[in-house]
Amino acid sequence: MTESTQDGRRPLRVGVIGVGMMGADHAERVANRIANAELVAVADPDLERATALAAGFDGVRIFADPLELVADPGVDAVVIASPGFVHEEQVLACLEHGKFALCEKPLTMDAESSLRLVEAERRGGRQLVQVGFMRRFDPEYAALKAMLDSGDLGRLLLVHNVHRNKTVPDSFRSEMIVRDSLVHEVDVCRWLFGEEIVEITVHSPAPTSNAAEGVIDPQVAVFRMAGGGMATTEVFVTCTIGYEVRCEASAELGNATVGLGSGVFVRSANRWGGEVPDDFRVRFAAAYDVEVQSWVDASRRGEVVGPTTWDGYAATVVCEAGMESLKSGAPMKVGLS
Ligand code: ISE
Repeated sequence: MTESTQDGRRPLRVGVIGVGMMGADHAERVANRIANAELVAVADPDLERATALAAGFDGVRIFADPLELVADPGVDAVVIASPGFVHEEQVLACLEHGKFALCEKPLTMDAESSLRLVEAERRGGRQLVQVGFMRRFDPEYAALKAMLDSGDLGRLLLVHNVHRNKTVPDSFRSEMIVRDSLVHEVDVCRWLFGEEIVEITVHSPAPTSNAAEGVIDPQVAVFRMAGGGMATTEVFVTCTIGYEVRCEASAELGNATVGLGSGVFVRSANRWGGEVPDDFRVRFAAAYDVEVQSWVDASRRGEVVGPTTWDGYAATVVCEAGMESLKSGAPMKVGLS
């Protein structure tokens, strides 16, 4: 955000790879709202898009090749917001150049390549990568986690998630609902329970007429946790009303819910209610701010504090099994290496 930092040290010089919806949001965040960081470069194969974005800020360099951005000595750390199928080479480049990376989910498209990243990072002997599971940084989700960890509600037994998008691009296929959307709840459940998912079933209810031809939407996923707990998730990405993400945790001594959207409550024109945000950039704006600030602070200290490549790998394994279950309707066992 600024060239003067709270501790007198140089700000973290951040490059952003991919300036589509999420990357543009992160670039603006780093440039305007994150302390001790500076947006210095963006990379995107669509140079027009990159140029238009960079024009909004001072002194931001533009790269067509993301690997050149990573290698550039003027870039200290990298936000990877490109599509998942190019994450592997971009994360590997960050590891090779010893640069901290915040990589948007999914870590990669399949378990094998995610595991290659876990191993490459281990071989380098230094943790450098945080995966963008931003729900962990959402103030409500963080409070829920703290409450469960305090033991006040007793042992966690069940989690019920709702994940609804107003709409998605037509290119969004059934498998992407698992890999790009459900993946968040995969991480939430591993994190809240503090356990691995050992079995996943993805059910296919009758699809909405708003779904693109052949797309199974909504889907209902059921996870079995290693300790015997269970979780359900409704993922519905063309629900038309707006963006809604909720999580209810049911424990031995009570339950707790986040995401009820109880912002400003209005009574007007014979109606009562509040607003449903349009998309995740609005719903999770605070979570993204906290996530990126925490990543910047940790990178400047030389640490990684958020979800790791292992978390990214574990989520990819579960989603891969979920995509199989979606095809067959049968439960799939999940095994981590
Ligand atoms: C998108 O890629 C995200 O990560 C959003 O958080 C999620 O809600 C949405 O379903 C995905 O398409």
